[in-house]
Amino acid sequence: MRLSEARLASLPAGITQFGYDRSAQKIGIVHFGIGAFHRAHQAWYTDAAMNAGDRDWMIAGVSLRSGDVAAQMNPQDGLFTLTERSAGMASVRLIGSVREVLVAAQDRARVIALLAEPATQIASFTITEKGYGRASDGSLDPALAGTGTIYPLLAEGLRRRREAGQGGLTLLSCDNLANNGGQLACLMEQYCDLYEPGLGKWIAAHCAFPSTMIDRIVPATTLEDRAEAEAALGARDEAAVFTEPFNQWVIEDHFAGLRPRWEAVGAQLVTDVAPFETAKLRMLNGAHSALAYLGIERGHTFVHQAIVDAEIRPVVEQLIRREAATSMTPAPGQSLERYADALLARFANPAMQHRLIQIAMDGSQKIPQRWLETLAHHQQEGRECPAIMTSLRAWLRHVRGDNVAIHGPVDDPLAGVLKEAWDHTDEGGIFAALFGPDGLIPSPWQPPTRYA
Ligand code: CS2
Repeated sequence: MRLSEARLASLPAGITQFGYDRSAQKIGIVHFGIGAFHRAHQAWYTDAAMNAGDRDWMIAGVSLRSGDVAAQMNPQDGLFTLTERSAGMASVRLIGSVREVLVAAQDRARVIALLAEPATQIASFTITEKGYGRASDGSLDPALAGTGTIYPLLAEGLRRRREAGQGGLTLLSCDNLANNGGQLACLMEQYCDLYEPGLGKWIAAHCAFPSTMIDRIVPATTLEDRAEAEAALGARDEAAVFTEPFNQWVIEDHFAGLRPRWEAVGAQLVTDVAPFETAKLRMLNGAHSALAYLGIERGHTFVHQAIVDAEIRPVVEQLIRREAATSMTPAPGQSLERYADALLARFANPAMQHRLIQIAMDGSQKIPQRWLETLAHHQQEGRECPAIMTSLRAWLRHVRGDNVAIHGPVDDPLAGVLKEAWDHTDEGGIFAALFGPDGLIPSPWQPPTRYA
């Protein structure tokens, strides 16, 4: 028996349910990339906002790549459960904020119609770093921005809004990129310059691209997790997500139109996201990537195992406290020391089965904002970052293929190029080949000649 509207009345009493009338709510948000992360983060906040009295913020999710999530969620009327796990405890909440899931390849017309609907105020994104179709210098790569990406859908939806004389949209990037809103604004403008001349000007005048910092650790859901959800619910929930109790969302308060009162349910609306975003990318994500590559080499599967390994923990602590935290100026009231303590505790949560290989994916898209900017900052001051260098070497071995026998092929859009770089050089030359002045990954950090 599947979770659905019809089953709500018979769910066990321990499951917290929303109190708003879903069927009376309009869709206000079109979200691209409706994976577990979105369901455990923005969908959770939006459900909480409607529960606190906000109206008309239902989400239409869009999958850009596969129909898997649509097959999980549509038969359940978009409903799913979110389980927060910490040692020995689990609390389950039913989330009602997702109305439907569309698959871009087959539901193109409906996606565009929804973007053009007057009730739609926000298009949001968790499409991962590589979903933005950036060339290695950060500009739009036209070869990566065609059918199957957000750009043609957004351009068509926004063009219709302009033609109908409607307001613009807020385009809300929730991905782990530095200045994610600013980057999306530039990329969208470049897309319009190429394919929709004139639209870019309208977008600049009518749309907004706030930057955001989003933080919640969401391991991929496993078969065992789904079985646990079924036992708790008495119904099958194919879209169940499992996460930590912690969550944080810092949003630049710059919207084109209406927005949910996310601040009433814990989000922070601020004028400048940068200090929060930088801390999160360099400290949390930087440490995560270090744990992934160092941990995989030492035979670990999960983050909570790697963080208690006596060989790895000092490197990660040094990376967080002495390299990342000292590379930035905190916002007033922001304690990087407390953040570091909290991170180490979160990583050690044994109830989170967070796979290192999930984090190791797409390293070429992640390390610039996680490690290279920190390295560049300290380089300018004449300082070294031994912990990041140890981690960077582990990543280089990973993309060389050293972990393939156990973990399968390297999962990275640049996997082929990186392998080829290794085929033409050795340990001595790989830093210059990747990060030098003509390197494959343009880097604010220049590898010292002793690495060349
Ligand atoms: C992780 C992130 O997979 C990864 O690369 O570092 O997904 C991380 O779990 C989230 O950013 C936490 O908010």
